[in-house]
Amino acid sequence: MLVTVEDGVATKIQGDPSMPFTDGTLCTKVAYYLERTYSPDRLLYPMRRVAPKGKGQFERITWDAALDEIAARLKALAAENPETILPCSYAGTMGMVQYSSMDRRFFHKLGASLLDRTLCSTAGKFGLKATLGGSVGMDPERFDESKLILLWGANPIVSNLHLWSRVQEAKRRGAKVIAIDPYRSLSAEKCSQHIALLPGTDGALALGMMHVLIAEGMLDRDYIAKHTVGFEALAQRVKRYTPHWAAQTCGITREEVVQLAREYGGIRPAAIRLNYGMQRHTGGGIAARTIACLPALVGAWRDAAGGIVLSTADFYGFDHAALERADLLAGRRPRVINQSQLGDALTTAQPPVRAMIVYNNNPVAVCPESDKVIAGFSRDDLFTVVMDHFQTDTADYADIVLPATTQLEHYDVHKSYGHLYVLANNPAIAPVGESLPNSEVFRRLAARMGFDEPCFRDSDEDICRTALASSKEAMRGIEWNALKKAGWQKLGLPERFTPFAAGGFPTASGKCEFYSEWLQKQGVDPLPFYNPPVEAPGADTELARKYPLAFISPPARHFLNSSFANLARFREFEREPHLDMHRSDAERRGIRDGDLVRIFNDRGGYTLRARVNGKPRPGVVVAPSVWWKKYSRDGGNANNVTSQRTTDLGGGATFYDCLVEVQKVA
Ligand SMILES: Nc1nc2c(c(=O)[nH]1)N[C@H]1C(S)=C(S)[C@@H](COP(=O)(O)OP(=O)(O)OC[C@H]3O[C@@H](n4cnc5c(=O)[nH]c(N)nc54)[C@H](O)[C@@H]3O)O[C@H]1N2
Ligand SMILES: Nc1nc2c(c(=O)[nH]1)N[C@H]1C(S)=C(S)[C@@H](COP(=O)(O)OP(=O)(O)OC[C@H]3O[C@@H](n4cnc5c(=O)[nH]c(N)nc54)[C@H](O)[C@@H]3O)O[C@H]1N2
Ligand SMILES: [Mo]
Repeated sequence: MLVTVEDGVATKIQGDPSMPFTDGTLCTKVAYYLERTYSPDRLLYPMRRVAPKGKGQFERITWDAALDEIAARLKALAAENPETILPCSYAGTMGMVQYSSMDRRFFHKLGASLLDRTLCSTAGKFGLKATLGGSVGMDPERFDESKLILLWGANPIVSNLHLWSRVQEAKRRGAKVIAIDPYRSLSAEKCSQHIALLPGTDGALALGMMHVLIAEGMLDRDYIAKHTVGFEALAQRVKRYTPHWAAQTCGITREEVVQLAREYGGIRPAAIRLNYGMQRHTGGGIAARTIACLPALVGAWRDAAGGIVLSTADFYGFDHAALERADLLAGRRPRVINQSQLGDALTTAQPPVRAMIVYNNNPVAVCPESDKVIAGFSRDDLFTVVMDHFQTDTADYADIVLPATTQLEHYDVHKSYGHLYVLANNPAIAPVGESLPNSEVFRRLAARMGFDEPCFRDSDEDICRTALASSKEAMRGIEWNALKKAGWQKLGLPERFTPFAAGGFPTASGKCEFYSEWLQKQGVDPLPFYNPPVEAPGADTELARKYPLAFISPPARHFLNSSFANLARFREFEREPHLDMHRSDAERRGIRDGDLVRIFNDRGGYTLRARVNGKPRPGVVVAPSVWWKKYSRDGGNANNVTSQRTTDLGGGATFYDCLVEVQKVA
């Protein structure tokens, strides 16, 4: 991203045309990042709450007053039990400096409760770890050469734009592109084929495909023999998962299962873009693991444009130990709080959480089961600090609000989960108002707490250097001074990267593990199996009878999770919170296009506008998200109905494993 600055003011933003992955294109949201940076709604100075929590009324205070008060509160709590303090941070920014450096050092030294950041990707991460050994896969830059592309629980036009240009190029060259998604997303609309399975049933589809591939011998026996573990056991296992069974489980036809398997077994190179949508279900971890077995069966890894990719994160090798300094815990083992169960943690944990520092995160909007999250944030005996660019739904519950810098105003260094470049983030302008980088806030707090380890005095550029000082081969030759000038640098990997053409998976066996000892040791079935959603539509359960519709709330095109959702331009793009419904589901409930409807279950509900169309498959309703509650009709959003249940692997959130009913509002 290149920013033009005139007289200290950023006047233009554009993609860096020299950057191979983006090719100079910015996504719909970041293209307007200057508007966000200079928005009249930016928080400009520290503030203290002057009205009851949730009202959002504050008065200006100085940084010194704010930091003195925070340090005094934390000191008092730490003297009693530091585990009553909780950091609460996530994906607002994910750079090494502003996401996970000075902050982590600070909380480790304090001995605060640890936060397990499970809101997005942990199910898939552990699923891939079981089969492939880590968050690794094919190079997303090669998709333009694929002949068969499966967009599996992925909507790249909306959430991964730069992959989409490569998918389009592949299509132009004659590739077949198949979307596997319960929803006719913008991407699914433009695919050659759309397989609209029931939410959470992806594992069943992959098992059915494996059944066909093995029964029909569409296998790369040489690849299997050399680079996989457990094929015989897998072949036995998948006998029971017939295409008929898979079709019934997924709510699709047997032909769809068989044809998909035959095409996957017959076309090379074959690429799978798995994305996180499909793993936000109770069985999401095992499903990701099961799908990740497919490429090895057919030898898709032999091609640079073949294989699967969910995340490329583990090709990087930042020095997280030096960044985060877990050694500052000095033998203490604080409790771990799962962010996907923040509502329960704030309302029931013992000892109670008494202070929370929120940054890069808008939990009142993005965490599941909002009513409980809000009950927690409303507690008068909870001291809450929120650092952000804007007065978010969460900031309304803060005792103290601190203004944070944006990417235009601070240093950082980034990895990616969807490409293979390291990126430098240089500040383009001075901080807006009195805002400070997260790192500087924790640096100043550390000084006030009397933390005297030298690491608390590292500058942001020191931290960037530390991040890069890694012994991992792919990171060699990536050095901060050169990186910050160039802006980006590719990892030290071959130009035509075919990571597993000759095996070499980062698993214990070095092979692709159809049979996983790692899972077995955790008491999990070591072979792929079907792990259904708990809130399955059409199931013979009381819950499914009471709440017959499956609800999913994937990213809206003009929001980035809850970021951008407060700005008029982006809200105008998205118009208003709406619920896409299939005609048959709407008719049965007397709902017409444009009606106001209430969506609800035992956890809560909210009101939005129905759009009756053919986008979701019957039995599924879809609300593009994540809206701020304060900008919605009755102060709710998708997370008023989602549950705190976690995934089979990784303790991840199950946002899309959610049954609801929908009613017309009189
Ligand atoms: N229902 C439903 N819920 C979801 C999802 C869904 O699909 N459906 N998606 C989930 C997923 S995948 C994710 S990753 C999470 C993300 O949820 P969050 O982690 O909360 O991410 P954002 O909403 O993007 O950003 C949170 C806040 O960080 C602030 N921020 C940005 N940069 C900085 C900075 O440098 N410093 C500080 N202090 N603040 C900053 C932004 O202004 C924003 O208010 O939401 C999850 N929640
Ligand atoms: N514009 C925009 N871009 C974003 C984001 C954003 O909020 N807005 N968020 C960013 C973040 S943090 C993340 S993690 C990624 C997420 O990127 P994706 O993983 O692509 O995001 P999702 O929209 O959650 O999932 C993609 C598709 O999965 C479908 N889906 C839901 N449940 C299932 C299922 O059970 N099976 C299958 N096969 N499909 C299912 C949804 O209908 C959706 O069309 O996007 C990133 N990019
Ligand atoms: Mo995410």
